[in-house]
Amino acid sequence: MKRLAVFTALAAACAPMNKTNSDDACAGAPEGELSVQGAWVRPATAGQTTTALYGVICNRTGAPQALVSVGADGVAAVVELHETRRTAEGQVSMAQIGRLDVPANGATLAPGGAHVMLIGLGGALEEGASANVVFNFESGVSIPVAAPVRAGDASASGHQH
Ligand SMILES: [Cu+2]
Repeated sequence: MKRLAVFTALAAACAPMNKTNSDDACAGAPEGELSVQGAWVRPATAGQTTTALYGVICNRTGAPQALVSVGADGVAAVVELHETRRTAEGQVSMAQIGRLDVPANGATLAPGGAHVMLIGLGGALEEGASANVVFNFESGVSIPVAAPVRAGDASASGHQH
């Protein structure tokens, strides 16, 4: 039994290395359903036309899901799902994607990765405000989210909006 105890301790110590951000963000996610945790919007000044929305999609449905669109009436005229691409030379660009797969362990929208692009902003988005958006999934489920506006961690990504 002693060997087993040591092995178990090692396995526990190694587990965090396999964790993703979505594991932490989804710790308290409701069972049996999709949910959006920790959504936030990068601030935009009055003249700025675009910004980005991030967050973690938690999937406790037991089946693969997909985000197919995001509604942002009153916030942005156009909303696109984007992914960030890097060339071998380190050039960063973003490209529109038709859907974002949400596997059983969830999906993360974060600076430097997949994100929701808000285009044609209706006005400034200042820190402390919030943006009302709706995440629409392939299954027909729609989840309204009031995403707070806050500055991101600039060091987390070289990709700024
Ligand atoms: Cu983008």
